[in-house]
Amino acid sequence: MIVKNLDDVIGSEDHVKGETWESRRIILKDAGMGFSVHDTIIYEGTESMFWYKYHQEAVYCVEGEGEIEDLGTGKIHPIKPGTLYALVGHEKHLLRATKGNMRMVCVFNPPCTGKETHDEEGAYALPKEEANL
Ligand code: 9YT
Repeated sequence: MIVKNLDDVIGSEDHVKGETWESRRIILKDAGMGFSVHDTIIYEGTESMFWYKYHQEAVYCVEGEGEIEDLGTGKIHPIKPGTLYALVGHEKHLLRATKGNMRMVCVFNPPCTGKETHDEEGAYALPKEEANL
């Protein structure tokens, strides 16, 4: 069993910061669960482009408000606490936090290793061993 608290992650190497967001990665691939769990903050007044070409991600908003724009369809969906979006189809998207910081709990399949960085397309590379499958 793994029991962790956000306090264990804050300030550790699993607490990573981008320009418009920060992510506290609570469970990563090395836990052997088959998914990763992240507690992410999207800063108020910012727009972020993400495109997880090789991962599926479910995101559950617990604080703040904003919207997600599906760049494939142009559709904009409002986000408030209790909203979940699931990127079943690896949708390229823009995330905007409009009222307060948006705090999002995210689950990734396959799990993030913790070594990924967003490339110029907002994508995370697939871990090597998965890419060889
Ligand atoms: C909201 C969202 O998509 N967060 C993704 C997780 C974060 N970018 C990370 O852990 O790298």
